[in-house]
Amino acid sequence: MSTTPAPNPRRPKRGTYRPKPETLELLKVSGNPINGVGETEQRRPSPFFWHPPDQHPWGPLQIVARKSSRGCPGSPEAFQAAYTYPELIAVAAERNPAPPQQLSDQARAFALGHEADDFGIAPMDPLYVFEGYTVNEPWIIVLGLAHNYERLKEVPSDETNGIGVVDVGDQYARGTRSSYALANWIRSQGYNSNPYPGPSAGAVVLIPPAIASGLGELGKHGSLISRRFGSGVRLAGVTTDMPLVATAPDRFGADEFCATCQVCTNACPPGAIAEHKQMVRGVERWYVDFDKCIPYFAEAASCGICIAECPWTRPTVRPKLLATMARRLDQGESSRR
Ligand code: B12
Ligand code: SF4
Ligand code: SF4
Repeated sequence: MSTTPAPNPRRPKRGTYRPKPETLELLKVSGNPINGVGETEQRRPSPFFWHPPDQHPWGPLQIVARKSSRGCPGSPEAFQAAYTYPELIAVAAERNPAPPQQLSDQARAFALGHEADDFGIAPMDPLYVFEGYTVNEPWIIVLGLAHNYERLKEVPSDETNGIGVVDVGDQYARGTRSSYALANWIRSQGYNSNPYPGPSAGAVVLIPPAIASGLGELGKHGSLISRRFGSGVRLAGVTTDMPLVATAPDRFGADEFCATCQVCTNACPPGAIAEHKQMVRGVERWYVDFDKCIPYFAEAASCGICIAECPWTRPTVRPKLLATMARRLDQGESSRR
């Protein structure tokens, strides 16, 4: 009996996808210059997709994207939960005087006990804040919310099958609840704190602080790869002035692995994932072509094929990749000694 899984009927055959003319009509301007492709100076990111529609050129395209996602069974309820923001409490008058390491440990324990699956702390950097926004707190905590791989691998969704996009909505909802709960716990300890969950973009670009705080590495598909969850992880931020201790970055070989892997580049229906790193806002890194990604993303209920197909996301494959890459990094280290 063959063990090869049946092809996903919702994914276009390789090389056959063509955007609808009415979708292309809404693209209007290229997103790549706005993202700073080719720019050699570091700068803050510009407000982009999923910001309020008066802050970028793709408001009508956002409506198309939202409509195709919400047309899938179960999706409206899942995203309604993600957009249900709890009240933020007032900051308590008295401060918890514990030292930073103890406060960091308490915050971690609280977050992991309130739906977060991963936790990292980074000093706030102005480069994490979108142009036009202000964040005053000196620390950012990044929470990881793991996808359910069995559900995520069903993407893309459509009106016949909403399993994949419902998992996306469910993880956003966990991110909303856990980031608000943590911000309220910090406020109860006498420190200011603000939550930045999805699905909206908010003030902070979340992947750079997630990398800085040890949640993972940037993959060729433009998303973070975690050693614990692969690419199947969503992020939420919590900023604060509570004195904390930063957690260290985690390098386990994802960047090196991406250099020769082509799974996401081949799986992406519009061919949006570039083979080589590019200079973007002063940093040489992986970059996904927004203009190619967005039409398929908007038509196909937020797509997500790249994170589902990444080998690091598959629970049975991840441990083997970790072991292989640990050996490879180790050999590289010893040859340099
Ligand atoms: C706007 C947005 C999109 C847009 C545009 C993305 C783009 N790159 O142009 C669209 C709608 C296309 C999109 C698609 C997807 N997105 Co999106 N998106 C966002 C959002 C709201 C803002 C990011 C943004 O403004 N990007 C525009 C500029 C800044 O992009 P960029 O310069 O190429 O930088 C990207 C990365 O390189 C990294 N980054 C930014 N600065 C720097 C600096 C350094 C030094 C490094 C190393 C990396 C880095 O973050 C950016 C992520 O887009 C974030 C949430 C958030 N607040 O951060 C989620 C987010 C990045 N998306 C996410 C995901 C998973 C997806 C999808 C897989 C869809 C899905 N169904 O889940 C696809 C992936 C395709 C892709 N192109 O990346 C997750 C990623 C989780 C993870 N594991 O990393 C996030 C963090 C949402 C969340 N809260 O979890 N997305
Ligand atoms: S989300 Fe964008 S980059 Fe990822 S597979 Fe879909 S179209 Fe390609
Ligand atoms: S599919 Fe391969 S190339 Fe793409 S992000 Fe995952 S490991 Fe990197």
